[in-house]
Amino acid sequence: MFDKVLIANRGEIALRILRACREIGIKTVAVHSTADNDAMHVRLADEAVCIGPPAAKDSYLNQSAILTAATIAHADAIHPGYGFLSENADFAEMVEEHEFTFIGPSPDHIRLMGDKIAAKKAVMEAGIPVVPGSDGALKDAEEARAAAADIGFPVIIKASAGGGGRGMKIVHDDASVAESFDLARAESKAAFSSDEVYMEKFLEAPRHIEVQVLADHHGNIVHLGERDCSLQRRHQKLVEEAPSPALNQMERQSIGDRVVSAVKKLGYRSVGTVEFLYENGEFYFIEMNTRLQVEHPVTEMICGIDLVREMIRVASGAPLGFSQSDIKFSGHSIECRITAEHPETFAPSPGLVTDYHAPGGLGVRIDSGLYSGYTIPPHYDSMIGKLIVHGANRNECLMRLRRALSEYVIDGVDTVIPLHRRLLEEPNFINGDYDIHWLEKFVEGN
Ligand code: MV4
Repeated sequence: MFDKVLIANRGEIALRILRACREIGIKTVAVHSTADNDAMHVRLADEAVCIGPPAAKDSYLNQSAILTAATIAHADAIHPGYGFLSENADFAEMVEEHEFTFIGPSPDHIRLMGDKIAAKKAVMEAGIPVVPGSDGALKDAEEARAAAADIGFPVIIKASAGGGGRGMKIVHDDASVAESFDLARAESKAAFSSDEVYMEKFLEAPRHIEVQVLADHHGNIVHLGERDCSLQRRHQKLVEEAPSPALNQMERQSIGDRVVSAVKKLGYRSVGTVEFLYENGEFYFIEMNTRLQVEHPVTEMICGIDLVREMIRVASGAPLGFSQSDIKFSGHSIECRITAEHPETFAPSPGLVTDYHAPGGLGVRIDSGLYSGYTIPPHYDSMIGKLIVHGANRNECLMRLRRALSEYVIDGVDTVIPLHRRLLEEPNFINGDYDIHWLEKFVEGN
């Protein structure tokens, strides 16, 4: 096992990783920008190294500064968290070249899944159902028109180097294909320096359901069930839950088994998430995420497994201590992302937190580095914490969430807590009856 881990991240996830390390006796090194001198993870870490000015490109994305910090602190391994360098294959490679362990998948798997066309082909060949679409990249507008005619409208054009919703174009008729194709290409070229695009049938009202996997270096692999992440606005998730209210036990087991078999064939290691669109009882693969995700706690709550601890353990070469049949799913869990944003306009609201009181009690978990007197810096993502509840069933979760949200006090900045409170009174949300577009309509209707 590692003696010392460097945490190459900030905010709640840096704290989450620190907690996992401390429980199993691993020393921690925090790295931080000058904007994060007073951050909770910096205070709690065994050592802290300032790696640069506030701008992420000069600090949390500064690969050589992070490697230098790891060297001088004698860290054994680097945990990237999510965002920042977590899905940067070149960074993962560089970490290993410097003889640190990258706590995550192999650089090759990160690279494969970062290329959305190659990823789709690989998982399809491994037995996962995908969205019907073009056979790989589209060469020109004519080929795009032919593919669209073949697939049937509406279609969606996606950037192979994209993901997470960036660089997508929905096309409804033949007359618009050429223009959308050119636009998608140009946008992709500008954003990702790659003009490779592909086409899929556009699914109009699916749910976003993702399957969590965990694999060690000895061929052991398990799935930890699914999460429903359909409640999003502008590709920013707001609420996630496990299990999905849309699936029955048979569907759950069947998609879990297929994912395990495919990911095993690919030789994948570490935690990973296979994302699907789910419509009319069918699963369609869209992407695989090769990182620990923001919403991992809902899975932990229903499985009773510390995913971050397991991620660290398997990275050190330790075998998984359990098999699929040992995993018992228990109850329900819902996560509310808390961002410092106006609850109606979503305008970012950084600044001084004048008063802070977090909810507690049975089945309530807060993952956040916030405290009274903390100043939320304006330079980073607006997520300041997560409220996660666990209950015997979905209804108990809803009751617990209402109660917890009523206790939550964050003064001095705007937060989306009032939006979460309103959401919990909505019949569609209460009944689990929502798709990936529902939240945007709900927010707009107010
Ligand atoms: C789609 C789709 C409909 N049909 N692909 C958006 C994020 C990226 N991971 C893929 N996305 C979508 N791909 C096909 N063939 C609709 C979306 C989509 C979406 C997916 C998941 C969660 C929220 C979404 C919001 C808008 C569009």
